[in-house]
Amino acid sequence: MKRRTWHAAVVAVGLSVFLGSGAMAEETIKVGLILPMTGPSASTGRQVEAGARLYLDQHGDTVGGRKIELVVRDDTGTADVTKRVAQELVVRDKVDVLAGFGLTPLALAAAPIATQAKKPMVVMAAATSIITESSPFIVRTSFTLPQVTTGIAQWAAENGIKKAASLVTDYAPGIDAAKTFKEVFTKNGGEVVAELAVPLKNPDFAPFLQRAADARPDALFVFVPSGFGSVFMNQFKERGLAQAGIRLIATGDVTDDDLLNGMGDAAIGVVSSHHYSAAHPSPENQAFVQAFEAANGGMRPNFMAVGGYDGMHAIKVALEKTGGATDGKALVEAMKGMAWESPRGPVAIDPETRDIVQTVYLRRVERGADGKLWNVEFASMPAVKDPVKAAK
Ligand code: VNL
Repeated sequence: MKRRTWHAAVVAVGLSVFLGSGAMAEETIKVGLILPMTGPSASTGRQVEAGARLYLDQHGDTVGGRKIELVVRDDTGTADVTKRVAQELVVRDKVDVLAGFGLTPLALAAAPIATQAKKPMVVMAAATSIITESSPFIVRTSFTLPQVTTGIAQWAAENGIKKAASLVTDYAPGIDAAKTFKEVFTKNGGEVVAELAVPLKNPDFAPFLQRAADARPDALFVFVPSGFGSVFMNQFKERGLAQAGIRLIATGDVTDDDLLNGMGDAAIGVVSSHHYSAAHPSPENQAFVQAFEAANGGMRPNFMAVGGYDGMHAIKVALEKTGGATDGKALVEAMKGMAWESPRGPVAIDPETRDIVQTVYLRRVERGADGKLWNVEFASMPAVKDPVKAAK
């Protein structure tokens, strides 16, 4: 008799553990975070993941009693892998949201899967204009290259630069940047005297810098993706372009906060335009930078970290709006028109394009009183939309 009671109790406990874990799994809201965690763009994966995790640490990881779980997968920066991982996350892990996407080819590879599976796809890093048009389920919390290039092109034309050369990484966002720079700089009276595109893989900037110097411009406009700024800056320094009187102007991807301190004095005076600087003087940003550095061994957040942080904000607030319902269409609808104060400044999701609308800043690299290099903002353009889609 005693024995039977004991046996029944064990079965009962076993059953409740089983049912309990089943109910828990059902209640968890899963966000599949696909990022380059290894390979040449690993810094982007590290920054985006840290930004997303910090958001949940600070704002809580539950919605309506359900826990938000991040399922992080490394796509190594390879589009085939991104596609396979996105499929696995949808089919096997049953994620409710796809997020991350470090580079344009990776985002484009995953877009058809988001469309088919009807899952929201939050692009936190990749920045070619066309990305949001590749699926109605995409919402972007990073930026677009045309959005941030317009400012520096205008500034250059208005600040005594008459002839410029452009040097970009030879893939979609670089082509967006070069095209926008030429359009805006030319419209404002400037002349582009050389257009150079450097391969994405193992870039050797030296021969391109030589051609830029030979064209004798007043300035060189540059875009390289996050993580490549130091390699570029070293070669720019070695080739002596600054001594030849050629100013360096750029998008903020070049004077990346993640790498800026390692660039040394060669970076001082570089003017760039971008949507985020770790030096942005708002209380929200000061708190963000401090918390991010504390949680990540002193690593300074860059614009990728803010893309991850704001992407998690969009996901969590959308879930709150739907009352925890994870229907893909409902979540995307909930993100449209959403507006909030980001560490970068005020932002909103354009309900028409699902792209982020944000302030773009002009910044100059300076050495601060703390001895460190910072992108110091000196002018701002509020509520900038992606100009390519705004013109359509
Ligand atoms: C992209 C654009 C990637 C800007 C970046 O860093 C960047 C892209 C990895 O769309 O591939 O800074």
